[in-house]
Amino acid sequence: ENISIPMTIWDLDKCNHLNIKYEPDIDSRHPGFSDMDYRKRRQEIADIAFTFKHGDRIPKVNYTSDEVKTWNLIYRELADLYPTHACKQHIEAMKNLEKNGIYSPDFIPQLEDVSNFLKKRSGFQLRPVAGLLSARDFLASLAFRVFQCTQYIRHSSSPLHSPEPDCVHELLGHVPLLSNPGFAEFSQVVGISSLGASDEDIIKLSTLYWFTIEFGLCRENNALKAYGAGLLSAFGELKHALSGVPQLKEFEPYTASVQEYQDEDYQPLYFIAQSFEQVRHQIKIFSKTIKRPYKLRYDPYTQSLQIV
Ligand code: H2B
Ligand code: FE
Repeated sequence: ENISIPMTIWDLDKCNHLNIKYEPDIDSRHPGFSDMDYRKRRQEIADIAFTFKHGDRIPKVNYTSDEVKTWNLIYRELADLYPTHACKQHIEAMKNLEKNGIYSPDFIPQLEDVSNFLKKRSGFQLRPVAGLLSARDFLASLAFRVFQCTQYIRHSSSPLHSPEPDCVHELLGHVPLLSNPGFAEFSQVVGISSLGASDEDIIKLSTLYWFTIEFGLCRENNALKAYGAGLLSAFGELKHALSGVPQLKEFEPYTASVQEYQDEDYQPLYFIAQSFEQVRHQIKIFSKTIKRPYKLRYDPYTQSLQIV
């Protein structure tokens, strides 16, 4: 296999392969499938991502009052649950985002503002993406502390569920923890271990990603809290995950990386981590078992990789 990998942060302009199976133009079960205005709006916002080059300012989107209404509804529902259901790092980060005027229930944050906030906090930055990105390209971006972020919002007829990632999922689920330096480092470790990996190992890494960064639970004192973005951005599943109904297992990367899952309904099984630090450590050890044609070192000064 000859896999070409991004060697600098500018190469991410080529890491934009989408998985379009859940898009409103393709999936007849998508809540926006028969809404031509919604599909046109999605196209407009997708064009920003298709023309974006690393280093550009992320263009602003002028969100309609309908779109803001959807955001407001979800934001308020989730804010009620966070004190009892979210890990303390997420709560802390949300407070900082609000205190700095980046987040509010009353407007959809602009990606450029969020990206600048993240850069200061953890060195992460955003780039706009038009939809669900391939696992390989998505993970590769994390290696450079870049999070590929959708800019459209879900259809207003279905505020509590979206078949695809949208800005609610990314901004309320992923971004807060990406501002946490320990979590940022953990995300980059996952990203670097994906570079040059075989297709089989990419599947393992994205499964690990699924059970940690997307749907992870962690212990906090004697309680269980959510740190996974798929939970922190979904009112119904957040309650379900901590309801005592689903099966819970202690997180262990060799088990989690081959655990089967589906992305259509609530998860029947979640993994519990001791802490982010513990997960980061476990994934570092796991990543050493991934076969790579060469050893790579990330140079933060040039935001590029060197073969060592
Ligand atoms: N694409 C986008 N736009 N957002 C995500 O959160 C996302 C993605 N997650 N592609 C990825 C896939 C993840 O589920 C893993 C790595 O497969
Ligand atoms: Fe996600």
